[in-house]
Amino acid sequence: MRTIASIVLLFCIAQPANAETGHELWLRIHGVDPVKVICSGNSPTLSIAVRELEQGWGGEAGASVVLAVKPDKSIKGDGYRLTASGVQANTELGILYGVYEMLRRQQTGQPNRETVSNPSYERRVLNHWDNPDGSVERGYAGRSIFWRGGDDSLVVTEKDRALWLEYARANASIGINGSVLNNVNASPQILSKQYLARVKEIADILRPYGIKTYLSVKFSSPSLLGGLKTSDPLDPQTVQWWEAKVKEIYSLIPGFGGFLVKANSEGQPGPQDYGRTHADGANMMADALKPYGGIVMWRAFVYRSEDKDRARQAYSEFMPLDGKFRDNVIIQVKNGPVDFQPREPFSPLFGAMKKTSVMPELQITQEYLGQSMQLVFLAPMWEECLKSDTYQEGPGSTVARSTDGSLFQQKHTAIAGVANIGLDANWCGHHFAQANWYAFGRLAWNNGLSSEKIADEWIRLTFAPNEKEPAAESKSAGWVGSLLIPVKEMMLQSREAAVNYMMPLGLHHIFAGNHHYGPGPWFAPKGIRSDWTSPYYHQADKDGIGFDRTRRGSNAVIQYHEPLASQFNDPTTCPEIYLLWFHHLPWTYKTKSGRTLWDELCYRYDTGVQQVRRFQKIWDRVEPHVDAQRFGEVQSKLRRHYRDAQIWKDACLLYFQQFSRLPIPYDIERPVNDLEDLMRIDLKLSHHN
Ligand code: GCW
Repeated sequence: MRTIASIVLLFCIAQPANAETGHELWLRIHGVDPVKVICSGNSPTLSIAVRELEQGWGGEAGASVVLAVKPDKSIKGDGYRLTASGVQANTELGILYGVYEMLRRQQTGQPNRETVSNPSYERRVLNHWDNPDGSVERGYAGRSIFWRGGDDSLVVTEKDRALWLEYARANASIGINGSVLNNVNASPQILSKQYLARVKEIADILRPYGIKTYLSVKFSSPSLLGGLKTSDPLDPQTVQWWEAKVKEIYSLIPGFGGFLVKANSEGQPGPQDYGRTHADGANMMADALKPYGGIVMWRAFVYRSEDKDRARQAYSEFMPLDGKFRDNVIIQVKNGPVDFQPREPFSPLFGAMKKTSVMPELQITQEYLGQSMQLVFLAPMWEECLKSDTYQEGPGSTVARSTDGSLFQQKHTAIAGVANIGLDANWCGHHFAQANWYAFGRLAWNNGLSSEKIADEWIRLTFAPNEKEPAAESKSAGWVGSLLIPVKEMMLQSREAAVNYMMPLGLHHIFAGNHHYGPGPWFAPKGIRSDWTSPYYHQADKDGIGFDRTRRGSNAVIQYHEPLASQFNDPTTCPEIYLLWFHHLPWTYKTKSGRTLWDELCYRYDTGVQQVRRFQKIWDRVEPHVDAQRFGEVQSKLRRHYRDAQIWKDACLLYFQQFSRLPIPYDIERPVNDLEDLMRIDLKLSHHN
């Protein structure tokens, strides 16, 4: 006995922690216990459900599980009921989602209580900003998993198929049921016969996993691809062209989801080019899709350089159109009124458009939040937005409720996330960026979930020692206290840390030009439109800093329902996290802490840097509990993260100090870099992507 024990012990010590590439995502735990699955039907989706149970069972060995497609009024859409004996649902997909939840509970140590779970949104969609040549706009995890350039660009290989299958499974496991396969800055090529053939291949693989395929389309496709003289949405030939194209798509791709459109935005063509409105354009496409059950997701991301406040524009342009859209059009609105900044108040369109379906668009890819270099868990940011009260139908009219159908009668409900997925072995570039993909899926399913719960689940699934492995015992000793708790704390603080070292107190869009990774509060090349420069947003001068959006300024506050409009309008009642979003204030303005605005800024920037330093320490201590590969990769990213947080602090403080002319408080670490150097180097140059 003792010999066996010591051999086992020796084995455990001698065995280096297995290397993990991260490719398995949150699906790395495989069960080995037998299970008997009794399933009432037979279909591709149900077979997947059965197989998942057989390969992942971590419950009582030899148990029987019943999967029953059986109508039940308390179950909605593809929701499910978990019972003592198995899963019940109205649809096959509901069964599959129930199975994934059952396994997740086993793997995360949650009891399998009887529950009904219904999705918050009917459509839970990833938006891929992938281009036909294989590049990914704002992608930081390698090239596209769907497209590649070159001679064989449209050949579908076994490797492609295998990857798409893994992608489908990962999405289904967290409830995502739609993918837009190409960039909103769309190439007309995507609707050509050759490209549609590839789209069909992808759609065939995604379908059994319940994932509908959508495409982004360029509004002028009838002219660019079809050779028509115009793409005017009211022109009968244009209408016919779209009808024929939609028919062609559905003949290839049954259950096709519909179109996503970026129109009259950042140079993209749109109905306004022909003197028509967004509603004219969206409705024309919606009518073509209607007979097949397709929808149009029409983006509200619009702004013009002539307007003096970018934050007001989506609302000004779309509110007059409320009620003018078909019921299969959903207006897709970014969470904030400007552009996926580290922190923005919610977009005032939420709750305000009462006669139109509105869906939130979140950005999973970290364009403005450290890309794949920095560890930033985004669930707290999304939770903050979804829980924001719009007051549009009285207190409690949160963004979540104003978009999920509980406040307004919407024919369709949806939520979108801009994907952070690429060909990198770990899919997302940074191991912790996987948590953002995961969080998007979980929140799209249940928009009331807390960030804490999501982080807890994800860490367990991603880092827990697999209890079925021989070396598990030693690895799992103290795992909760040594890894789960500190890593969770780190994740939950990481977004606030990023806000602190990048843009505290409501500052926004002071990035280096174009790539949006490092600081560039000075960014204002000659001749560029002013709303693409940083000074437009921070407005720093010798008197103070911040964008005046009060009644005396751009009056963007008026777009919010009372009591918010008045609250935001007054610096003493405006939440401090949005202070400089709404106000231009003197450097010596007294903040809530009692410090002057300048001192408070210094303090926040410094706090952000210290938080990242702490993350490094937390991570260093988890080494015994994580495989060597992932440990090392995260550790090295954190080193870079810390360095760049320091650069953010130094750049912003030294730059703004030119205006404030005030000293950095003595109890705060001095900047370690020089402003001239920081303005010369472009952080992106040393970026690995
Ligand atoms: O945030 C900006 C990005 C663009 C993007 C645009 C949009 C796809 O910098 O890269 O284009 O938003 O959302 O349309």
